[in-house]
Order: sequence, then structure tokens, then C-alpha cells
Amino acid sequence: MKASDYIVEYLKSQGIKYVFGYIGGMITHIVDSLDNAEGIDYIQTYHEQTAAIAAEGYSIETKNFGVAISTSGPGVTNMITGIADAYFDSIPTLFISGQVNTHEYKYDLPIRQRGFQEMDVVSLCKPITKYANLVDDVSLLRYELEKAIHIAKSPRMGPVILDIPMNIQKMEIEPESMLSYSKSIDKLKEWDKSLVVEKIKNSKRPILLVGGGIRYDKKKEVIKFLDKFQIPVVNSLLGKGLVDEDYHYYLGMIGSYGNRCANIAIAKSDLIICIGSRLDTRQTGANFSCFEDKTIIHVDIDINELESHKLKNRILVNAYSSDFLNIIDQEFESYSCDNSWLDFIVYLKENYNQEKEIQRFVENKMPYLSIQTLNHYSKNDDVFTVDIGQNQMWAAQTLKIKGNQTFITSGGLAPMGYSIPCAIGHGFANPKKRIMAIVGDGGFMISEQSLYMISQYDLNVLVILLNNSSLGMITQFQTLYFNSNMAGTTIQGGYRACDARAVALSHGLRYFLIEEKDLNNRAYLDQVFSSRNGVIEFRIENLSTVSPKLEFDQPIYNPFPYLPEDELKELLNRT
Ligand SMILES: Cc1ncc(C[n+]2csc(CCOP(=O)(O)OP(=O)(O)O)c2C)c(N)n1
Ligand SMILES: [Mg+2]
Repeated sequence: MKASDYIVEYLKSQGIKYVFGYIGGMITHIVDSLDNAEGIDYIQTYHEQTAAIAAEGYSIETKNFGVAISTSGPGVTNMITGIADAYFDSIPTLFISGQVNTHEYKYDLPIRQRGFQEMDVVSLCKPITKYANLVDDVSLLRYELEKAIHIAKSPRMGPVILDIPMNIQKMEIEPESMLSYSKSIDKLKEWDKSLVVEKIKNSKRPILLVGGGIRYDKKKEVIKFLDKFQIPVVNSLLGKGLVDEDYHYYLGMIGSYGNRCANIAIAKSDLIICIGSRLDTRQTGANFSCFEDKTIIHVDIDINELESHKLKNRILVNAYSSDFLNIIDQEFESYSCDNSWLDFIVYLKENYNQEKEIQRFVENKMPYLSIQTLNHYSKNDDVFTVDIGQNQMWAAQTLKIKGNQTFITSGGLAPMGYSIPCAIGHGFANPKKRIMAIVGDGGFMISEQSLYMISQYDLNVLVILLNNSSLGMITQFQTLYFNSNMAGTTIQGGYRACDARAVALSHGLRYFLIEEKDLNNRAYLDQVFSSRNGVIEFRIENLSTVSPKLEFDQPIYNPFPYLPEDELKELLNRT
């Protein structure tokens, strides 16, 4: 059997139906094998970055893993952004790069390059993958493929890359007689169950913090836990949508751009049960005093992450979130925390929710009104893929994720141009679901070429362009710290947003404009949102801001715009 045919058969046996990529000389054997195979398709994207991020979207929806391939040299350097993204956000993905023939590869020679488009892929990708290897011995192909996929899918999940020279891809092999990989199971570290139970029993003001780590684990255990324990819950950016937002004591997102009520609640709690979240600075703020005065039960599958954290007041629980929650469930017949705590939570939620925030503090409301329009028009199974910038924070603060909906965005790397490629991968994985890809004008231009795929495959993707004609996230920064000198971010500073209508039409997509005056035109909006796909541009005039936003040195309960001193004091003294 030809080695490239074997690779394709193996991917198929693992449930992979689509492989995203961009063709080039060194990957042609694998592309050809994909094209010849039944039940698995090669999807030619228009940029390797699109392929890599589409593989992430595919992985998240299928809860399996995603695959993207590229040629050597520039093909693989273009995939790097997606690979790094999958690494920081723990998305199981397999990347395959074609490499020059082994007899052309420089190996250890003290020269820069030997073969045309040769690239030391392993060195390049080592810091951003769980496993990176050059497969230059065909007898190890089966072993390497099995090993790479096992590593990608085992905790803590992430990307792997195999760099396969062209001459290896075309060799004849007998897979049955080749070396196979025997899986080793990593041991989890023991944790102190009785201490955890005691802390929960003694807590008066507990709160659950949910992070992206539970994305591939079982969400139903969280629902069961909240049903029984009835404690307040908040999420990190990547945890959004992983708890039911209709839950009575759900407060929203915490962190630098977190909802005010969620940030105050976590500051006032005496116990944080944190599952699948790294508690990084974007969540705690640079001033993390509010996280030091309480106990944190920190549940994570990655022991290194647990042991490397700066906060010392944590009980480390190296476990799957579902296992942890099941164990805690068994330990308690019933549970109830202080009523005064729950009353406080309800008060906070009623008075400091995002709607109140917008009414009270936001001058240019159009961005938030746009997201509220999406809330109105979203259906139970919709998926939101969200880009980077102010658009990401407006969405994370204001979207109400309900029913079976999902919210997907990038947390660690945060590359502009993420949401449309991610929506494309998701669209292939599940053609039944409608996807709204939220993006700013900057991210739209960065990922523009991927728009073609939406019309080419008639994907169920609505691109929601929040066009403030600026790189808004940075303008807010420039207003604060650079005397409003908008270098590179507005038309005066040399940044010019494109004509979205012309771009949409040139990619074969329908285009709809929504201005502030259209927001009450239900007939028009009904028509816009009944479209299967297209670009919907919300035109946002004037300077746009995100509110609330934590300033650098402030504790998490005191985001900007500041509450009057008396009001904040009274609020913090309530429990
Ligand atoms: C690839 C990449 N380059 C630069 C940045 C830095 N950055 C973060 S947000 C942002 C502005 C985003 O502008 P836009 O897409 O229009 O969204 P807005 O903030 O206006 O909603 C920039 C430049 C980034 N995150 N990713
Ligand atoms: Mg913008």
C-alpha cells in the first residue's frame, strides 16, 4: 500500500471526514490520496491559516480532533498561527506538513537550506505543539501517526505535527507488519478529598468558576452539580456557554472585561471552586488581592499548570472536571449555602448586569445594541464564533448563550481573523447548525479570503461584521495611554476599513447593512436573519468603547467606569 494512502485510511478509521489544507508540491501525494478516497474529503482553503483554524473549529464541534495539511516552507509557516492557537487553548489537532525529500534535507549541515522550500518544521513547532516529529523512516510511519493522535487527544489536549518528506509519502508499505504505538496512560496526582469536602462544608460564600478546560469534558456534570448545590456560577472567556445562562445564580464572565456583577461576586466569595481555568491575569487582574483572601479549589488536568501558578492559597486537584464533580456529588446528600449570600447574588445580578451597565455607562450604544439584536434572532442550536478586539468583548459580555448554543473564541493567542475560518471548520463538521461568525473590520480584512468558502460550499454561516471603521480595541488603549493619538488604528492614523459590501459581493455572498435606524425595523431584520449565509454589517459610527473594563492596577471589583465611592462601599459591605 502507498504510504500516503495509508495515512488517509488511518485518518478515516479515526472518524475524520474532512481534512483542510492548501496544496503545494511536497504535499501532493497526500492530497491525491485524499482525493481518491471515499468517505473523507480534502477541502482546499485559500490560506493555510484558514485551514489550520478550520481544523480547530472542526475539532471543537466533533469533540474528536481536526486535521490540517500544508506543503513545506511557506505552507507550514502560514499554519503556525492556527497551531499556536490550538496549543494555548488546548484544541486536539493533527497538522501534517510535506517536507523536501530526505536526500535533499540538510539535517545537521551548517547551512541555511538545502532543498527548495525546506524548513526545519520540528524546531519551529516544538514550542507550540505537544509533539513534533520528522518522519524520515517509513517503517515508523504507523507508530508516529498513532502516537501523534494519541498525544493530541490525551490530557491536556493540544496540537501535534508530523513533518513527512515527499519521498516517504510515496513509498510502498505493509501497515499490518509495521511497529504499532502502545498507549501509555499518564498518572494523575493524588488530591486531598477530605480537605476539599471540609472547605465546601465550611464555606458561607462559595462560587463556581468554569473555564474552557471543560469544553471536551462532560458538561452535564456541571448542570447536575449546580442543580444540587445551587451556588453562584461565573465563567472565564473560554468557559462562556459551558453553563446554562438561564440558571438563577449565573452572573456572567469574570476578568479584565468581565461583567461587573460577576467580578464583584467573585471578589466577595470566600471559596472559589475553579474548574478548567488557568486563573491567568486576564481573569484575576494584575492586582489579584481579591483572589488571595479566600480558598481556591483549583481543578485542572494539567499538573504543571496547577503547580506553576502564583496564587498560594489553592488546593490542587489534578482531575478531570467530570470525575471531580461526580466525587463531590457523592459526598453530599444535600447542600445549601448562606441565604444572605444568595440574596446578595440576586441583588448584584439585578442591579449590575450588562443591560444596566449599558444603560448607565455606555455612550455609543450601537455595538451593544447589535449584540442584543443577535440575542433576539439567535436560535437554540446556533453557534457563535467570535473574533478578537472590542467585538469579542461586546459579545462575551452581552450574548446570552442559551439551550444548545455554543460560544467559541480564542483565549490564549487571540489572533485577529479567527472567527470566520473557525466557523468554516465548524460548518463542515455540522452542516445542520447555523453559525454566526462575529468579527471586527480589522479581523474581517485579515481573514477576507476565507469568505469564498462560505459561498463555494453554501455553508450555513452568517458573518456578523461589527464595523467601527477602526481597530477599536487599540483605540481604547490609545485614548487612555497615548493621548488619543490613533496611530495605525483610524483613517487619520493610516488604517482604512474596506468596503464590506464590495468584498462580500466579490466573494459571492449576500450583503446586508444594519444601521442604528434599522434596529427597530423588524420586517427588514426578519429578512436579514432568515438568510442562510452572507455578510451582515452593523455600522458603528463614532468612537466605541467596552464597558466594564478593568484598569491595570485596580482590584477586580472596581472596573472602569467607576461606581461612586459610597455606592461601591455600601455594595461591598452588604454581605
Ligand atoms: C493577528 C493579530 N494582530 C494584531 C493583534 C492586536 N489587536 C488586538 S485587537 C486589535 C484590533 C481589532 O480591530 P477590529 O478587528 O476592527 O475589532 P474591534 O476592536 O474594532 O472590534 C488588534 C490590532 C491581534 N490580536 N492579532
Ligand atoms: Mg474595528
